[in-house]
Amino acid sequence: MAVLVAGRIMFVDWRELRRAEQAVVLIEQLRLGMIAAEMVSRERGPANGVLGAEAPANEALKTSLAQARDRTDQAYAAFAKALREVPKRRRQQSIGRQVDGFQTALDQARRRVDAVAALPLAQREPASIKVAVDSMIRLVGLLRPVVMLVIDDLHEDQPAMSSVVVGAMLASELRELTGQLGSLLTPALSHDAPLSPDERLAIERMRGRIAQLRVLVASRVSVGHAGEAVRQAHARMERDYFGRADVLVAQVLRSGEHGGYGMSTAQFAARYVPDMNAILGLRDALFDEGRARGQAMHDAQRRTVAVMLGMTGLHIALIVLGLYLMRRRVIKPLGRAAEALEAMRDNRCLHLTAPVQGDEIAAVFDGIAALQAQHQERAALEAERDKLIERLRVQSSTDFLTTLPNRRAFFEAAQAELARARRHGYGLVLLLLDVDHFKRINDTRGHAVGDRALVALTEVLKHSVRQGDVAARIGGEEFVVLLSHCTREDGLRFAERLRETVSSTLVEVGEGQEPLRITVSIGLADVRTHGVGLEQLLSRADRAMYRAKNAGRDRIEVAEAA
Ligand code: GH3
Ligand code: MG
Ligand code: MG
Repeated sequence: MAVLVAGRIMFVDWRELRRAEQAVVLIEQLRLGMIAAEMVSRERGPANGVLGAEAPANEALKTSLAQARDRTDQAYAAFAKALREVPKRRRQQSIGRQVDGFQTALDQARRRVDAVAALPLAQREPASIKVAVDSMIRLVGLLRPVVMLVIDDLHEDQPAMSSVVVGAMLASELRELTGQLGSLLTPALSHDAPLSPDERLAIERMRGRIAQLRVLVASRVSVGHAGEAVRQAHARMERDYFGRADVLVAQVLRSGEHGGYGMSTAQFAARYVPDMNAILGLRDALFDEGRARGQAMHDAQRRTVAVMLGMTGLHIALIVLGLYLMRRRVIKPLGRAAEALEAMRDNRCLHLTAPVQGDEIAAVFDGIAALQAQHQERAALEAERDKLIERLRVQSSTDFLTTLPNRRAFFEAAQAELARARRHGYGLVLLLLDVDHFKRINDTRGHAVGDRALVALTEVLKHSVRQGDVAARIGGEEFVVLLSHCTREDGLRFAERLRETVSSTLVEVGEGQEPLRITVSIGLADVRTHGVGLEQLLSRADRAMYRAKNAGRDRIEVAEAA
């Protein structure tokens, strides 16, 4: 959007700049056009000279004519070149035609002058001289349409400027007419003859046109807010031409009524011609003013475009910077914050580097860091709690001294095994072991030695049972073994082997102390004979074990059938 708006504004300004540039070019074209017209006008001086002189004309006249033609050619070539260089499609064709027409007319007029001048003076007919002179005069008129086309373009581009330029054109025209007025007086002056009524009429007409142009030029000077230089040049023209040269013409006209002007053509020209320069001075001043305005407009427009370009660039740069900062300070950090929160949900911890700026995002990061800390703390606490629970679970089911399952754990494991045996119909044998005369061991060797004896018995038990069997300590010196997938006969054999191993094991009780020997009495019950009730199995085995005690200890008794 910003680029679009800026682009639109830039486009308008750019077009204005192009117009200002175009105006500068057009003014230059006009300048060249006016110079060309001036040169064509000036060429008439030496041309008239040749027409009035005896053939062949002297070298000085010839040279002056050749130089004048050369100046005209150069000025016109420059004008035509400038017209071609910046062609405007709309007027290009028309200008092309005008340019060709002028060139033809120029060549023709010069040929006429040369043809008449080649004749001896006496053979020259006034009519043919007039034709030659008129064809030269007509040339300036032919340039006018081209110049008007250029002025049209200028008016279209820069109406404000065309006013002064038109003033310059009018001044140029005025100079041309004053020149022609001088020419109209020349024949009468040269023969010192009174003016014919036709001549007088032509002269008065010309003076009328000059008066008209004088008013038009004055209006341009006052209307167009002309500068000081223009006003001064105008005043000079009023003083020099209308104050002196025009008065001289009036004087010549008055003396012409009676005949006898009292001055030659050359004397008249010497007084009249220099005062015409003031008109050109005004033309140039007006023209310079137009050019200065065009240039100023162009410079101002260029500054505007430069400022617009700068501001547009700055605007876009600010937007880009804003987006960049937005991305760097908001979007990216928020993305990281989201990742950190997701990681926290998955019990991972993603380290966040807090932004340097103490803004809202930094506050969000602080919050997340606090959450992470709490989360980690809670996770540590939970881990500790789980460990404790596990330890408690193990402790609550394990005997501290022997690390065998305790009574409670044995009951759980045995119930499950009995259920499986019932379901699958396999045999189980339960052995109940009691250390013989254990109290005596404690009494004679000490409690610690008693403990060592219990640990030694545990080692024997652990090594004797198979996987799936359960061995546990269910009382002070009472142990139980539940043999899985076992018949009464196999159980009896196992019990016998166990009893023998225990009684043959020497219990090392420490440096320098006599090793100890213990025996056990075992009661045996099995599920086939006594059913799958654990209490029942235990009490049967217990009774059998007491029978073994009574029978002298270090033996096995099988529980009787119910
Ligand atoms: P009997 O052959 O009839 O079984 O005689 P006994 O001495 O083994 O029988 P009694 O039940 O009278 O004694 C058991 C003793 O076991 C009593 C108690 O001090 C001791 N005792 C129980 N638990 C422990 C223990 O963890 N460590 C030690 N060192 N002694 C224990
Ligand atoms: Mg006992
Ligand atoms: Mg005992």
